[in-house]
Amino acid sequence: MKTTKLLLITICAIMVSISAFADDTGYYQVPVGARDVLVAMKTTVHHGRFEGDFIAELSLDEIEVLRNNGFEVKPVSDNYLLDELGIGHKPGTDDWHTYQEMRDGFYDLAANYPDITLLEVLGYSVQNRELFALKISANPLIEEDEPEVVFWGGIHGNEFTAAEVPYLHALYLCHNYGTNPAITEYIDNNEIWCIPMINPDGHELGTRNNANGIDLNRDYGYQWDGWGSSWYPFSQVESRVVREFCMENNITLSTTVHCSGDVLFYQWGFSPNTAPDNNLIVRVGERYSDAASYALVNSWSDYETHGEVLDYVYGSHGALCYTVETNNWSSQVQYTYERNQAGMNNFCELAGEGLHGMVTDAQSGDPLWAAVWIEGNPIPAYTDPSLGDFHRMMLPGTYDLTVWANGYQPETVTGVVVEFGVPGEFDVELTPSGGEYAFMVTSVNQEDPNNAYNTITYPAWALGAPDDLPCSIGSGGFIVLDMGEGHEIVDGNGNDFTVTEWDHPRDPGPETYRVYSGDAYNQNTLIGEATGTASFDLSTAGVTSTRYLKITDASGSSPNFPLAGMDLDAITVINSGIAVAGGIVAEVSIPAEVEISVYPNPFNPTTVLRFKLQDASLVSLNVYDIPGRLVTELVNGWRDAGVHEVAFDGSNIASGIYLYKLEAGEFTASGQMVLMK
Ligand SMILES: [Ca+2]
Ligand SMILES: [Ca+2]
Ligand SMILES: [Ca+2]
Ligand SMILES: [Ca+2]
Ligand SMILES: [Zn+2]
Repeated sequence: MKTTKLLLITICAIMVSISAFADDTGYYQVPVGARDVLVAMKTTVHHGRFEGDFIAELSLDEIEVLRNNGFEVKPVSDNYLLDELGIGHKPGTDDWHTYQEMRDGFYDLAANYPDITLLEVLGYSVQNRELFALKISANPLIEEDEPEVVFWGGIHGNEFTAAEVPYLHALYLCHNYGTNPAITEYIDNNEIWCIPMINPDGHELGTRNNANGIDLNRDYGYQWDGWGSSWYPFSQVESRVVREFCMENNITLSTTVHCSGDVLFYQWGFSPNTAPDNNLIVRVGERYSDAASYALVNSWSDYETHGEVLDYVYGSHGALCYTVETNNWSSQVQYTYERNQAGMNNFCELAGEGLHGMVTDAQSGDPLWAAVWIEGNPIPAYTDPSLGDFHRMMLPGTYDLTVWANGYQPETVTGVVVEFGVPGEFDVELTPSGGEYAFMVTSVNQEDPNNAYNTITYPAWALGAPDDLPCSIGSGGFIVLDMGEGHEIVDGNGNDFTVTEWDHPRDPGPETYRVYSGDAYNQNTLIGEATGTASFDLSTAGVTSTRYLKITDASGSSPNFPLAGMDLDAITVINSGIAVAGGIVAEVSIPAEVEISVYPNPFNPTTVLRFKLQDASLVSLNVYDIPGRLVTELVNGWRDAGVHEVAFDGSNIASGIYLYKLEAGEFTASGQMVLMK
């Protein structure tokens, strides 16, 4: 026995030293007075304190800088690393689940609860592990007019309990459906997403960062600033998957779980300025933090960070998002989960409070991906692109809204009343043939957002038509704007778009900037450079179309003007994907997504897949097993518009989950069916 124990201690000690000093960095206690020095170095500091000090990850160079500035730096004790940060622990040897166990657990849930779950693999990690998600909702295969509540975990791989909380909550929700009336209601009325492991490689490697050594919670686009070794906004495949999830699903309320501490953090992380929705954010946050007995703390006041998912979800999508910090003790996994359970339930109960609307095309009735601006709020929120439904939490009050989809005339709705328990309802039909402008902020780095004048300009002020309200991107900053799906700028006759730069009386005059084209993640093609308002021609760079534009400040001016750097008022599209040369809007039909359903499901041994096409299309419908092997090809060829049915016979295959995937023209739909013999 004695030998075994000694051996274990030795192994732990070796693991600690390897983890702590990989890449020349280790964990140190640093006085909180060193904050400005740490921020200037973009140092990673863990949320929470130890003996009143910061816990910082420091390289030898950073230690030297701190000591030269007169700050005491001392290594953190091994016990702290083991107990608080989980350094040296491995899941699977204790109460934490491994990646494989958690993944298989979700596949089992999907098989056992097909009426309320949909398993989706959102993408793959650097080392090709699945980024699996479970949608928990009645009628899970179809998009319904319901708020979407998201529980993310495991963005930092070695924060093991952070993955357990959303995982265990998925089990809890499924097990209590139909028996616990409150849980049944949450599942019937919301689309709840549990996504426990956004960084499965880090989880398996026991590292905070992903397999490329990047801190994924510094890789998001909103006020990204190169923290955590991030190469550029959304440089990692795992953060791209999260962004694409946010683009496809209109999140209403979300949490991202971390370790360690007993804290709920709220916006902003990058700036000391108060978030526009601060009252709402605090009131909603209290319903979680009170239930969990956690402190509710402003993230920046704890420590400054740039590129967190917290700021991205709120800043780019206008949706609520909180960072939960739980302890990271293997022996307390169940206790820690249960401590968070009531807060998560409260969020499911609250998500329907606020504004609820539907935005459609006045002529075709098709759902629209629209921006909704609440009067006085500088950050728009968006409808769900597949259904046009809108859910935005708001405190009781009376609101005026401006609803706008790219290429449509904006509509104003006044006097929408929100009460506790009674959403403020609005339905808007938008008329086509409006102008096209920038539609969403993908990434932004407003250098010196808190310059000496503390002039706050919001990135979203660069969206929509010119209105004399600019986003000043600061001296050396940049912004990446999305024109929206189907609204790419195309190379037509002459100039293709105009950049409106706004000038402030105390600016140094019109400022210089560069414009680049590309996709959401790389914008490397220089279209041109200009000073002040100017129009650009894509053909000068040999570009035929672009959905994204990046504007970088090239003024070379001082950061200390009230509106430092280039002041971007708007981007006006001249030639777009839906316009023809000469500016006449072409007749376009945007087909709705395909729909598919399976009945019966589960089945034995036959079932029927039923799908609906808006237009005649080239269709393929295949069935796969869980490892992704093709089981059978059900359809492969042209099909007319309308409803089609095809039978599937499972007589010759084993019981289990099978996936079907329908591709019709540019649209795809997929789901799962369960054969139970
Ligand atoms: Ca549903
Ligand atoms: Ca052109
Ligand atoms: Ca300026
Ligand atoms: Ca503007
Ligand atoms: Zn974390």
